Amino acid sequence: MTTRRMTMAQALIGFLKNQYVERDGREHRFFAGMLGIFGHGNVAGIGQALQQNPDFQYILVRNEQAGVHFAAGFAKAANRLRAYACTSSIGPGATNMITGAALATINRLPVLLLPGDIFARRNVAPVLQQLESPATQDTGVNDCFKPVSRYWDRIYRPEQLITALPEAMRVLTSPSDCGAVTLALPQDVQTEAYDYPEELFEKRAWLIRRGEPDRVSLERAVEAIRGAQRPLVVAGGGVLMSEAWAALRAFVEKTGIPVAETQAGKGSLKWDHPQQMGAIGATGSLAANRLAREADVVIGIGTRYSDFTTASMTAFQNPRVRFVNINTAEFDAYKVGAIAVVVDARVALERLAGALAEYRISTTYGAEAANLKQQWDAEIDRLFHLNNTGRPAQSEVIGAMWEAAGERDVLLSAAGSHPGDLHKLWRTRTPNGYHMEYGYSCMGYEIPGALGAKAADPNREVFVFLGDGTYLMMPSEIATSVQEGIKIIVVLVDNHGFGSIGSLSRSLGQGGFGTKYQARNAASGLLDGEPVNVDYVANARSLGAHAVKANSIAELKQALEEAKKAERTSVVVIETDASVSVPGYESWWDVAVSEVAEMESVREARARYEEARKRERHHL
Ligand SMILES: Cc1ncc(C[n+]2csc(CCOP(=O)(O)OP(=O)(O)O)c2C)c(N)n1
Ligand SMILES: [Mg+2]
Repeated sequence: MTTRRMTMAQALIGFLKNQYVERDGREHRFFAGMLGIFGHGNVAGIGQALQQNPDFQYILVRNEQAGVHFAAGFAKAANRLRAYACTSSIGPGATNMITGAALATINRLPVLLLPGDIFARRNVAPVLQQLESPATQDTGVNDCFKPVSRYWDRIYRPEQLITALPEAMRVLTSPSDCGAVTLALPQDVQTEAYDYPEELFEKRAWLIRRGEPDRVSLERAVEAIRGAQRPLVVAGGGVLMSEAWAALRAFVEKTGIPVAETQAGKGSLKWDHPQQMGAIGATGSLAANRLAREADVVIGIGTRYSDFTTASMTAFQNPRVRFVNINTAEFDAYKVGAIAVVVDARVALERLAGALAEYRISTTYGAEAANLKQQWDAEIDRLFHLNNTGRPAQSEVIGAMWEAAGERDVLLSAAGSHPGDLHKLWRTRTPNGYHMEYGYSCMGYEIPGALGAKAADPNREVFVFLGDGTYLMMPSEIATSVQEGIKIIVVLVDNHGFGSIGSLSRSLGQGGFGTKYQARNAASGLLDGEPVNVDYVANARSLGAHAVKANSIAELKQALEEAKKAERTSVVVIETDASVSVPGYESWWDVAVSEVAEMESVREARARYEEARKRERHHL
């Protein structure tokens, strides 16, 4: 056996550089490089190995959590065919990555996390930042990654890499089990040398399999759809990950079945396709929600059936409704008592289109869907051009952004009132043109996630839509955008606090308590004093962005045109009229209200809540 004497960290980088993925006969490198921050827990091991491997790019970020968001945004935009690794020191650097790990795992996105760990040799413990336990020497903060990782390991000996790395790759490239992979790397072991077998560094291409559906399951799915009077497709993120948009269009054009989209699946079908009914669920369109209510067969493709999609299990009210689920993950395929077709979306749609050649929805059902779509399009036009007096409404800001964005540009968002409004209103022109992180809906994802999305496809302009609250959580990565020359366009809505949670709070009878940026009021002792204003333009400029304030929709449009021409990141700040929000469309979201309370308004909200909950169904 030929071997190469290397440190564990050098061997790790040597391996990562040579991993490839293959799908549909196309092959390319899997890892684009490594993001992170050095500290005593990784500078000597991983840091030295990265320095020795300049062909494996290292990107310094400003916060480890942001590094993982960058990696997740990159993987999402690349439909999971490419990824980044993330390095951190031990202790706080490591635990900063936990939020990112949860986000990646919940969204089923591949990220390789390499937190530094305490000395395996232990004789100098406790080291700086070590969590000690009187019960065991075999626990530390990196154990916190276990529930948020799809694969977790700790490398106590350099040779353990040889068995851990193939497992890590299996999970990272799995269409069904994908998520965060954590390899905790004790700081001393990273620097230890071992005679690694040469084969470990040979090029290896991991096949992203498509597979064939089980014959019986497919037959049952076909039979169920054939008998359907009011079928509805629910397109989830799996359609995009599988790059199944053409197969979806062919299938629905052949059968006439209308399509509704989840947050992750938005953009599966072009917005102006006649069968595109728009968003489904709690943040859904009137068209999709009406069709869902009466649907008799729901074809869920690559969806997790989150509470936003099912409107907390109230979306599907037809007593005879049945589900056909197409999913690479058995876990998701079996949800809502469905006929489970455990396979890749594209393959399943091609097989279904073939088997349902004779099937077509009735003309009455088709006309009903077409009519609903027309009404919905008119509603979006109305909301885009409200001509609100005073400050513009958020829907007008979205309209202006949509008009500024080109055919292949990307809209990216994650938390606040923006995901709901965008799910309803954004008109997605091309697949992956709508990038919404709504598995974890993590404030702070937007800027680093957008850098990742832009890095995945630099030819697409990335428009970020975020609030003042989420901006304040992670503006720091604007500095990373300058460092890397990765340009994004940020539109920051300043509504002086948490508009979304404020209106949720009011709907619960709590009057928006604790959701506005106001100073402590000495008289009341509460946070209802003077407004706490932040100069977001100055803040963004200080980090290196081009930043302006837009005082009207006209100024916003002009600022967006300038931002498109600019070479560096731009931030456009706009204050909106918080009192004008996009309505809900015959849907609901279960947020439990206090059963007993002193305030009458809370008691009233509880009564409404108990009534609304009666519509929640079990789909067994
Ligand atoms: C990390 C994180 N903390 C808390 C929340 C809960 N949360 C959801 S939206 C929101 C407010 C967001 O405020 P802003 O970005 O200003 O958007 P707005 O609600 O004003 O539209 C909060 C606190 C979250 N999603 N993520
Ligand atoms: Mg806000």
